[in-house]
Amino acid sequence: MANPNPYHLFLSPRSPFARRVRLALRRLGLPVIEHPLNVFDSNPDLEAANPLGLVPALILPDGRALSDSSAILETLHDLHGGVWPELTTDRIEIRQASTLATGLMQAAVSHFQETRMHEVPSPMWAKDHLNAVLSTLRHLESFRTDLWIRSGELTQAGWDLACALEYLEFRIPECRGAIPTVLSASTGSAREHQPFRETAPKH
Ligand SMILES: N[C@@H](CCC(=O)N[C@@H](CS)C(=O)NCC(=O)O)C(=O)O
Repeated sequence: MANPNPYHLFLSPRSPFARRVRLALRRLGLPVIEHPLNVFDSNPDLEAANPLGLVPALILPDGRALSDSSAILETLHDLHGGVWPELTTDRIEIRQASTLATGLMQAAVSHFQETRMHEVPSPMWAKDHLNAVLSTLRHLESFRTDLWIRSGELTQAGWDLACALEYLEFRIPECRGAIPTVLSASTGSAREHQPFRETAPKH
């Protein structure tokens, strides 16, 4: 029987921010009804939940709305556990790895918007966003591998990195050669999971 009080998630199928939340909800085994939409259309239900018009936006079973993927993950952890590790020292490092992986998503989205959605793209901003991607990839290369994959399981940071790298390949294919092999291990591991494959961004 369907759960009477599922979560509702507004998402764009291409959004890496929505993807990290979709994957966490599935991993935690929480009942969710997904509402895919095109963020460039008018979406009154999304705007009621998040007047900024950004996805993901989550409606909790009690009707309260939450936006921003990191705030959503934080709340899911508060309510159900299982997103972040318990050890304080590790948690700080995994949070930083997760934040930088999420920053890669933001830089890739900004690069895409600058190069493909502006009537007159700014080469300066495009280069700035691309440099942010490249320097973050180099920085992440030196991170301990167990921040991404631990005892054979992806951490939250590992899932975020896998979402970010697939989004980079999707939006800025010329970046592929700049992705360090040690980081691609997260994508390889994530692709073994059906929910990751099901949520891949598509043209
Ligand atoms: N910091 C936000 C970023 C969300 C965001 O930028 N979402 C994009 C999709 S990738 C969006 O909704 N864009 C709508 C638009 O550009 O109109 C998060 O982590 O959720």
